[in-house]
Amino acid sequence: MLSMDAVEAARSGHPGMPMGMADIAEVLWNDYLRFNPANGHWHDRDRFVLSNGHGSMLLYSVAYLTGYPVELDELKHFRQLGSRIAGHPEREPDIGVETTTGPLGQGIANAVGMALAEKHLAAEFNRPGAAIVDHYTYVFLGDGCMMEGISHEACAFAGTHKLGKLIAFYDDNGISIDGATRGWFTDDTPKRFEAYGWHVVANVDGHDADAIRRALDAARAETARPSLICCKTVIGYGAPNVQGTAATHGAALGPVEAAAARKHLGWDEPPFVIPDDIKHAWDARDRGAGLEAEWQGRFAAYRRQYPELAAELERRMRGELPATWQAHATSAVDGIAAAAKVMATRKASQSALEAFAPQLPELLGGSADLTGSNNTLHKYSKPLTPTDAGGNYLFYGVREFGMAAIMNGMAAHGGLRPYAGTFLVFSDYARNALRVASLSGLPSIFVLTHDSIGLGEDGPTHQPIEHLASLRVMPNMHVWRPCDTVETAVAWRAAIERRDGPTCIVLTRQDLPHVPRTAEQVALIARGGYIVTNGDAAPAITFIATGSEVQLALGAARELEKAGVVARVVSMPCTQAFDAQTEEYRNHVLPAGGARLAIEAGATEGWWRYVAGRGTVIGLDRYGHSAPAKALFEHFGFTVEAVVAAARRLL
Ligand SMILES: Cc1ncc(C[n+]2csc(CCOP(=O)(O)OP(=O)(O)O)c2C)c(N)n1
Ligand SMILES: [Mg+2]
Repeated sequence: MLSMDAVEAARSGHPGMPMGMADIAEVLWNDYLRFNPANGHWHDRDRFVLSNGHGSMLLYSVAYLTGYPVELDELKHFRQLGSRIAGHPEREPDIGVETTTGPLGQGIANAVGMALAEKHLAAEFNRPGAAIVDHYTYVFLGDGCMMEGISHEACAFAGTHKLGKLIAFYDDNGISIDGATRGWFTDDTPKRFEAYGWHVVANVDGHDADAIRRALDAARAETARPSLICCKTVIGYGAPNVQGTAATHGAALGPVEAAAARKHLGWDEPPFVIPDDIKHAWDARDRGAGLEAEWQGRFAAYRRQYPELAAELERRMRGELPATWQAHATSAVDGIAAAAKVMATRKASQSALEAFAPQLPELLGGSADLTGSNNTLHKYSKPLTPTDAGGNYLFYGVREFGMAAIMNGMAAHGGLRPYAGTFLVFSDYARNALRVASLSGLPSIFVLTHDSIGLGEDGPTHQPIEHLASLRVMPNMHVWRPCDTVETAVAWRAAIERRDGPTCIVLTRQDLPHVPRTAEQVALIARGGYIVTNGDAAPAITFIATGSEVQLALGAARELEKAGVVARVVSMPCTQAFDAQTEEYRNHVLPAGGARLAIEAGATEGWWRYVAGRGTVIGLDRYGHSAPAKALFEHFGFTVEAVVAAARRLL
């Protein structure tokens, strides 16, 4: 009723799913879910993910009824400017919203990440008789989530990893937006999930509380496999003239049908009025406080017995770095600078991980079947397997989108800092999960190697062109494209220190020389853009370059210098970090005088802003070729000679 009324008030939204799944929600929240409405951040709460996020109003209604800090007035402003209760859920644990959903299929993948995080942290922190990490992850998902490919990726992975505490409710209502799904969705879903290795409870009447309870008991009794409870439901249940049809999916019922639904369901109250006895029966504040207090008591005993472990778990759940981190990170970067090694940045990334990982047990790595290419596995990595959840490295298989959304789920769970790799060109496969990480402020770290035509012979299908530009335009995404071992280490440090959003670390396959720097310059890398050479003199031209092209800029500057032309080289590994600097700093790095030439082996889009009408961009606005890297760079004009020639044209 509340959901229907809120959609009516907003005159927009999705009444069908909340009305169809309300009976399931009632059983889950009142009889099973362990949570404390007064503390949405309690570590050991059960997680709930609404993968079919268009049904958001059901989640908000339940949050209000159970006693989370959501006022009735807020329900009346569903979907309005400034309201916390948005059209689709946006991560807000304070009111029981664990993760951002709405893009169908990602929620179930987030839930897989949460259940994996729980299993991993339990293996790491629980001790005999002290199960201080011990919670379920529950999910609601609909036909849309089931049709999305990502549900295949994530659910297959959940089956492999035997996530016995993951319990999903499938809203099997046979309806999606275009009507009855039998015209486009005829999978045998129970068989599909059995094939993944799930425990399936088929044919549950989603409007029968006892049947739902029995299914849930069976799901919880099954500890070695994730469970799917297939619930037959009626979309828009209770709206007598439209229930069971797509008409209820995504539009307010209208006053006439809403009144008919009240009558049909025997509900006499006016909109937004919940009788005291019903509100009281839903109120979970006392029960929740009791549940958390019981856990706090057990955690206090754990702390007495294992003080270091308890402190470590608390630090990690707070998302804080160890007290020794800053000093350690600085000396690690200094050590890498002193070693002055020539290597591919993908390899430098592995070295950086090896320098940082011993300090950070929360780092949980992985790759979408490109471990040897991404160099994401390092000497402290230990596989996290179905039978040993204590490892810190996941072989995700060829599942880029699933991987990224699972990482987001782990990041949202807390206690872990997920990083994982694929080729930059395949970031497109994962793209919407990168977007959700950015939107939700989740600090997942995406390692994207083979960053340009420099990967060579695999050819244009594997050579990213538009990817850097397209990732950079994603609000709240930080993209680092380092030029040597030192910038790579600084990029990792920045990614690790970021708490409010994701980072892409974009790396070469091919070796890159070391760039000599002063200690002051090393410290400036974190600013995202800094002067490498000719900072003092007023330059006739300023080169702005990233990654492998910094060497071209340095080579061209040396050539021009021979002819008495002062050319400044600015390395710009992270435009977002640079843009966040003071105007004074930015104007110091990119001075008002002289021409500008930006160089990057990728789409020119984005660089014109830094060239600011005072020069040009050397880039690549077309697809590459299959050939050795050196031949490609020459063919497309990424040579010192070509850069010098372009500079001369500007001078
Ligand atoms: C990735 C993605 N594609 C499309 C949509 C738009 N959309 C929202 S709900 C929906 C249909 C979902 O059907 P189902 O899950 O069966 O929901 P029901 O109508 O049963 O509530 C679609 C296509 C979306 N939210 N996410
Ligand atoms: Mg449906």
